[in-house]
Amino acid sequence: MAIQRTFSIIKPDATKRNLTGAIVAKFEEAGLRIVASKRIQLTLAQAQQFYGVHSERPFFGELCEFMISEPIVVQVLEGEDAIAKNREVMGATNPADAAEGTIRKEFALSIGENSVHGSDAPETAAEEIAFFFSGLELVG
Ligand code: DAT
Ligand code: MG
Repeated sequence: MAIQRTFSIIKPDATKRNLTGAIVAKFEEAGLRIVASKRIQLTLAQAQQFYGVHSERPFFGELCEFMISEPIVVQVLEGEDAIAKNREVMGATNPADAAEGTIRKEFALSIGENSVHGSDAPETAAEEIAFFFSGLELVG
């Protein structure tokens, strides 16, 4: 597998509980390098656009309200097989199903307040990186 980039969000439940550093440590321990990072607060319109793929799901409103409830940290992670590696470090969507040692197992509060987002495929990674970062902000 080649070196890839993936997009990550440290979500409001985690920034609120001062877990940004603990989560970044998990990425770095897994061999993922932070090549871009910023703390922002989403507008409702931005949250709705970012999660547009879920707009028909029953939890969409709750998800978007949660994502704008506190600042988030958006990052680009780089490394060997970064998309799959990040999903592995994150753990399952529902923390009750997440493996020991994963971010969601250790930190997530619920299936909704689950501490991190990570891209699920090369196409979504490219789209999500471009949604939040300009080329100038990516410093490999
Ligand atoms: P993931 O974040 O693991 O890629 P997803 O893309 O299926 O999971 O869903 C996006 C987010 O939506 C997820 O991180 C939390 C929220 N979500 C998913 N399923 C949910 C549910 N059944 N109830 C509440 N929120 C949910
Ligand atoms: Mg997803």
